[in-house]
Amino acid sequence: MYERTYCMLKPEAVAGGLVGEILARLERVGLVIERLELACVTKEQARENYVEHAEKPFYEELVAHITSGPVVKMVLGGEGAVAVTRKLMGATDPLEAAPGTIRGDFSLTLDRNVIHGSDSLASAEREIKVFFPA
Ligand code: D4T
Repeated sequence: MYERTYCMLKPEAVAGGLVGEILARLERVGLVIERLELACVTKEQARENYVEHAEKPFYEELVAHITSGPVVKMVLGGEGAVAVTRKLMGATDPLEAAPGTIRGDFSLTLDRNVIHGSDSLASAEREIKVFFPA
């Protein structure tokens, strides 16, 4: 089924000059870039995006980090786009992420894992509305 997912290259990806390489990997499997924007995430958007972690000890640092510099926000479309994007990203913790995945190849630590991607169709719909309000 053709679906849309929300994906974001985090501040360390932009600052580290990794945008082109990561976009190339996403495009190479056939995902279509429907929206693409370099922007700063507002505190409100960050809190909304990570609402499921609001009670966790790392929440404030997570919000502070994602708002610390420009990110690349995008909507990706394609057959099974949510799962395909998650597969290319690799495990959340770079120590667990397989070589060949984006996190496995471009990151070292959980708090700087270079990419975010929606984990379900429902999250994707919610996050697209948060980051690309009509
Ligand atoms: P995102 O949401 O960034 O795509 O990551 P995941 O979906 O793969 O993982 P997540 O929601 O569990 O974590 C969100 C975000 O929080 C950071 N994090 C996570 C952190 O800094 N410390 C932690 O202990 C955990 C679990 C990394 C990703």
